[in-house]
Amino acid sequence: MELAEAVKTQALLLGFDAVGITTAEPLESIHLERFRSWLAEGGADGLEYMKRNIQKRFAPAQLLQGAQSVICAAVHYKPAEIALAPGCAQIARFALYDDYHLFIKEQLRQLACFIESRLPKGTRWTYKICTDSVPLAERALAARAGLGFIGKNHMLIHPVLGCQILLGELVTTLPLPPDGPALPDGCGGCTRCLQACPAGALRPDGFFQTNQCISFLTQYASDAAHLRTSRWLFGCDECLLACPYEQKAPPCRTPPPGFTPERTALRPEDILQWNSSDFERFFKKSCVERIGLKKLQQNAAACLKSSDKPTGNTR
Ligand code: B12
Ligand code: SF4
Ligand code: SF4
Repeated sequence: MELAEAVKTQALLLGFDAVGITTAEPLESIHLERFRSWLAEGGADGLEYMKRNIQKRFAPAQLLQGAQSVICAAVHYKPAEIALAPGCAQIARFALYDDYHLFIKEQLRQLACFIESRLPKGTRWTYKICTDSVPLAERALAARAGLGFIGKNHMLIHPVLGCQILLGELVTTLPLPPDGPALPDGCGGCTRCLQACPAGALRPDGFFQTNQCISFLTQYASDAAHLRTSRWLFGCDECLLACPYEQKAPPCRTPPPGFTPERTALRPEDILQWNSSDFERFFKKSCVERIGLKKLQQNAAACLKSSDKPTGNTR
């Protein structure tokens, strides 16, 4: 089997649900233009790291000298149906599992070991493992690798698996035949995600206002002063769950590691009474661990203060 095909087959065996390859050439200039105008309009206010390494984000070869290819992989994490008890608030679905930064990096590391084992002895090559925290436009690269299209909710949407997918990349100096082309826009006239966003973060002209987004406010804002929701304790999935591609998508074939159903039965009142060992019991190894108990309690207090109704949402 050719190397590229063997890599894709192995990626699926290692727990990825979709994989595609693109070149390490800079992304099309429209991305950099959109990004610069997003920064200029204050789209990234609150996320200072997004204002650094701007060129690098759109040029994988600036991340890794001599890079020729990017292997883009996705983990599908849609859980089977969740029934929330009345009075419970939610944490975003991606945080029902172990922190994805850990398991995606490990899967990519194993993929790199597999590649090494397939190359003739002494082949000189290098790679860089990326997921989320590296300055790389992951959604735009995944789209170019043919994994899906970028929807009006700004998510990379796989036409079958939907939006609940997490991305990771292996940027490498190996020349590999690229996949693609990118899929055409799949939104058409639909605007369901825009209507579903409770915070006005998704603008009809495509602008994303980070400092209004509940996902940002519950994770990165220093206080909960601007948080107005009784539904979300950490992250937010409203614009994902509203999407028809998501509603048609099957649950994930194998749940990522660490699935903890107890994380779907959280009452803000109880969280306010927690001590650090309660927090650790529920959230050890999850992405929620990063924000700490104090921030989670701020979010819980905001949930209780908010006038919109508590959930019982079963989506
Ligand atoms: C900063 C960030 C955030 C910020 C800002 C969100 C945002 N939309 O930018 C906050 C904290 C709010 C956030 C929230 C979430 N995030 Co986030 N986040 C990122 C991060 C680090 C950078 C994203 C970025 O570059 N933003 C800049 C803006 C300008 O990007 P953009 O609006 O998508 O537009 C770009 C392209 O999409 C493209 N584009 C957009 N539309 C169009 C249309 C056309 C025609 C063209 C040509 C191009 C184009 O142009 C722009 C430049 O490339 C990435 C990881 C990474 N390194 O890429 C994860 C990432 C995007 N996040 C992710 C996730 C899972 C989430 C949440 C779902 C988590 C949650 N449940 O709470 C929410 C979803 C919010 C949303 N609807 O976007 C995943 C998304 C996976 C996927 N399927 O797309 C990523 C890729 C992390 C990962 N490795 O899996 N996130
Ligand atoms: S994550 Fe929530 S607040 Fe942010 S854009 Fe989507 S629906 Fe709006
Ligand atoms: S809800 Fe509709 S407009 Fe929004 S991303 Fe999904 S298909 Fe596109």
